[in-house]
Amino acid sequence: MSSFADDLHAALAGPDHSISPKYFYDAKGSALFEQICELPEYYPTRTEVALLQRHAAELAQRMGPQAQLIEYGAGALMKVRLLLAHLDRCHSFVPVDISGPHLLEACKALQRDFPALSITPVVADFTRDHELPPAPDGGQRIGFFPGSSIGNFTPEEALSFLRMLREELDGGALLIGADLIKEPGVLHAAYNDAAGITGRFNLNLLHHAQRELGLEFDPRGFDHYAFYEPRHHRIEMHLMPRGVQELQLQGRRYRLSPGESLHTENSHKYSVEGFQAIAREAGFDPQHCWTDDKNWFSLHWLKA
Ligand code: AVJ
Repeated sequence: MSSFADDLHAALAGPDHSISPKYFYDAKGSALFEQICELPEYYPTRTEVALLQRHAAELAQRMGPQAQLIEYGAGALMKVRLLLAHLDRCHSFVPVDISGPHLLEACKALQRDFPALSITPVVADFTRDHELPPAPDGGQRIGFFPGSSIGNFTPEEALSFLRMLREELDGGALLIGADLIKEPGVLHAAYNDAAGITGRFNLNLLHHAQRELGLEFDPRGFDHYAFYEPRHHRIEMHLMPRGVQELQLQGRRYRLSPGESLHTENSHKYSVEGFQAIAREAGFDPQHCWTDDKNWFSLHWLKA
C-alpha cells in the first residue's frame, strides 16, 4: 500500500509529476479549504448549500426512517447539518474522513447540536478499504458525497469508485453533488481567487509534506497555476517551479524545472446527462437531479 512518502517520491521522480489532491488535507489544508468555500469566486459550496436547503424536506423523505447516513470526505460537517435538521428519525451518522483530528473536532461540535444522534466517525481514506458499522435493521444506507469531490477522479476512476459505493450502499441510495460544465471564465475565477487562498491551499501540499515527512523545499520557489482544460472538461491545478527548484525528501534529492510542474489536482466538470450515464454504468438508477437556476451545479439522487 502506498503512503504519502511513496506517492511524493513517485511524483517528484516523474514522469508526469502528478500526486493525489487528498494530500492537501491535513488540519491546515482542511482549514484553507473551508476558507475557499467562503470565497466570492468559489460558487460550488454556496450553490450546493442552497440546493440542499431548498430540497431538504424532500431529501429527508427520500431517505426514509432509520437511515444510516454515510458521508464520504466529511470535512467540517456543515452540509450534513442541513439534512440532519430534517431527519427526525435518523439511525446514525457515519462521517468518513482522512484528516483525523479535524474530523473528531467537527464531530464534537455536531454532537453538541444534535445530542440524540449516534455518530460513528471513521478515520480513513474513503477511496480505499474502510470498515463501516453494519447497516441498520429496517433502515437503508444513504451515502452523501457533496461538493463535487467526485470531480477529483478521472471519469474512469469515478466509475470504479461509484461501483464500490453502489455495493456498499446496496438497496439504499447515494446523494452526490457534481459541478457542471460552464463558461470557462467562471471556472477560472473560482480556482484563481483574488485573495490568493487557493494558491495557499495548493502550496499546502508541500508544506504538509514538510511537516509530516521533513520535505525540504523553497516555499517561494513555486507558483500556483490553475486553468480550465476544455478537452477533459476539467480544472487542472499545478505547482509551477520558478526556475529550477531543488527539493529533498528523506535523503533523496530532486530537481524540478518549469517544464516539470507538479500536477496536484484535477477537478472534472460534468453535464447532467454525462454524469447520469456514468452512474448508470456503475449500477445506480439515477432517479432525480436538482440544479440551480444558472445550471452551475447538480445534486443527484442515485438509487443503489
Ligand atoms: C473539494 C475537490 C470539490 O475541486 O473544487 C477547491 C477542491 N480545489 N479549490 C474542487 C478545490 C481548489 C474542490 N473539491
